[in-house]
Amino acid sequence: MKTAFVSGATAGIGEATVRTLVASGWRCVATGRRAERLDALVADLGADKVHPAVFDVRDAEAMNAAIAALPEAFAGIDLLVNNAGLAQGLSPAQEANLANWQTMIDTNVTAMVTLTRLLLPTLIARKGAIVTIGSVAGNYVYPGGNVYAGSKAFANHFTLALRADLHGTGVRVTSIEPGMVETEFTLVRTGSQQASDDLYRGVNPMTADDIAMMVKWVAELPPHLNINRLEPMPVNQDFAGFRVARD
Ligand code: NDP
Ligand code: 8X3
Repeated sequence: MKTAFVSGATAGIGEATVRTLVASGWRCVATGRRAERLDALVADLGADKVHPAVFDVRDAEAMNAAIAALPEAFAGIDLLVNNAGLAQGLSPAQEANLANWQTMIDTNVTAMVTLTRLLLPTLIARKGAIVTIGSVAGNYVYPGGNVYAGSKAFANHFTLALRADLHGTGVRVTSIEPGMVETEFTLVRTGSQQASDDLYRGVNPMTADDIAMMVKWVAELPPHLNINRLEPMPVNQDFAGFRVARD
């Protein structure tokens, strides 16, 4: 049985990924700050299938301790799913809250590279795989995207850069860069369930299960195949973003 380490498994894409992988015969380390949600996952899927690791990804010491404390059955990580992340705010850069910017950089950039670095020796030893959930926001800009977009451009590109360093190790690396997925993402970003409902209404957005299916597909491909990047979008979203301002 193979083991996945899924960051941000208390909601959305991460939770769906744990459920999908476990249904396909994996065991998972599921991380997040909300312990009660991880406990519910364990109750649902079984303590032999899911190990809850409660920590804030911005706390490198806590991350290190959680990895060091993994029970033997969960310690050999074959797949890292770099998923924990968030956006905070949609204000234009000139009005944005600096604390929000710092939180996004700490979570989407610093924590993601720290977790990757900590698990790389195990992943190399086991010829494992890394899947990062980046975003279309890293490829196409939109108003108010600013630091979120920058952090996801980093995530997308860092993930591709890992391929070069891992050349010859057998470790597979994939950047999944989704468009709109209806999760708690927009509630977290705006603080408003109404804003979230308004954004997704009528869009027929992707679901967390859609992305989890892609993670599983990538992770279960024959070992000689590497998908470098996937950029899924809902049919009703596109990337035509040029505008002109008139004097
Ligand atoms: P959710 O808000 O539903 O889930 C986010 C997850 O990240 C939660 O489990 C949350 O856990 C975890 N997380 C956030 N901050 C921290 C932290 N400081 N420490 C530990 N865990 C943290 O959003 P999604 O499922 O949509 O987002 C998952 C990833 O997908 C993110 O990286 C996001 O940028 C990306 N993405 C999302 C898209 C979308 O449209 N929804 C599209 C493209 C990419 P907890 O709060 O319990 O700590
Ligand atoms: C989030 C996707 O399109 O809402 O990463 O910016 S989008």
